[in-house]
Order: sequence, then C-alpha cells, then structure tokens
Amino acid sequence: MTLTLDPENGILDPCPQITPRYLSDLKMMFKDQQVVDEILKEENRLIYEIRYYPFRTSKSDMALAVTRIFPGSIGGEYHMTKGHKHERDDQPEVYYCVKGEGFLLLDTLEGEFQAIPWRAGTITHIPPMWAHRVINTGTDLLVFIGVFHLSAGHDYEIVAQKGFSYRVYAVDGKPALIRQT
Ligand code: S6P
Ligand code: ZN
Repeated sequence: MTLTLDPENGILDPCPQITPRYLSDLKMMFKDQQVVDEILKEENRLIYEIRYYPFRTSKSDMALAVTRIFPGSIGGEYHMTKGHKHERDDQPEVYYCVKGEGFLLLDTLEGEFQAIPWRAGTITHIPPMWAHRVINTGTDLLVFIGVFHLSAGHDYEIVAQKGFSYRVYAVDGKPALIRQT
C-alpha cells in the first residue's frame, strides 16, 4: 500500500478517516480554564486534525497517522495535542516532523521527563510507557507522522489525571517550559 502526503499542508491521500480535535475536546488539558471558557463562548476553535490510515495484513497490523496542529495559544499556552500513553506497555511509536516547529514532550508521569525540540526533519522514537504530546510553537502549521501498532491503544485519562511535568508557554514571544507543581 502506498500513500501520498503533501508536506506543505499535511493532507494524506488516500485517507479513510479524519478526526478533528476542537478546543472543547481538550478543554481540560489547558491550564487557564477561565480563558478556555471565554474562548468557547465565542468559538469552538479547531486545534488540530488527525488523518489516519490502518495497514491491515494477515499477521501484524500497523497504523499511520498524520497530525496537523494549527498555530495559536490559549492563555499563553501553545496549541498542543491532548497527549496520551499507549494502553499496551510494550508498544512504542515513531514520530517524524514534516513541517513546522515545536516540541515533543515525553513523560513517564512518574518523574521522568524530556522535551525534544522539533523542526521539519526531526525523527523521534517514543519508547513504550512514555506519555507523548506535541506542541506547535511556530506561526505556521506543524505537521507530523506517527507510526504505531494498531493494537497499541490510547490512554487519555491518565494524562488528564496526572498531567505532564511541564507546560510550554509563549514568554516574550519565545517558547518557555514551565514546571508544573
Ligand atoms: C497515536 C499517535 C498520534 C496521535 C495524534 C493526536 O498513537 O501518537 O497519531 O493520536 O498525534 O494526539 P492525541 O494525543 O490526541 O491522540
Ligand atoms: Zn501514540
């Protein structure tokens, strides 16, 4: 199976499934809930979209997902993915940044943390059991590809409960990692 990705806009062809994530879908992930509520009164902003393709074979199934994060911030905190940990603790993932700039946050949610600076061309292996979240700190679209096993599963609840160790804010127009207590 061969797919085509437009690196300028992150459009995948063919693409059987597109999942939009609006602000209301990741409301609880942002720190400033008052600002979130104010924005939601005006508009339910589209933060990112996931374009998904499953590769089904007789013996082992993989999936590819292209995520497009639109630029912007909520209460000074850059647009980001919801973030999750794979349900299966033996399932890694590979991310490839196609366009844009930002950070990949990796967190065990048990004290270990890494922030990987990202730009077009960066490839990162996400080990099993590490929660992962991508932040768009640029003024343009951030596009990345994730490749993972179809059976990996996604635990969003644990991220909502424990939170990542750091948040990424725009401070004087530049990204700053702020430790969460
Ligand atoms: C799946 C992979 C990505 C994310 C996507 C959106 O394992 O890590 O395709 O699903 O980047 O992030 P999230 O946290 O909303 O699933
Ligand atoms: Zn994942």
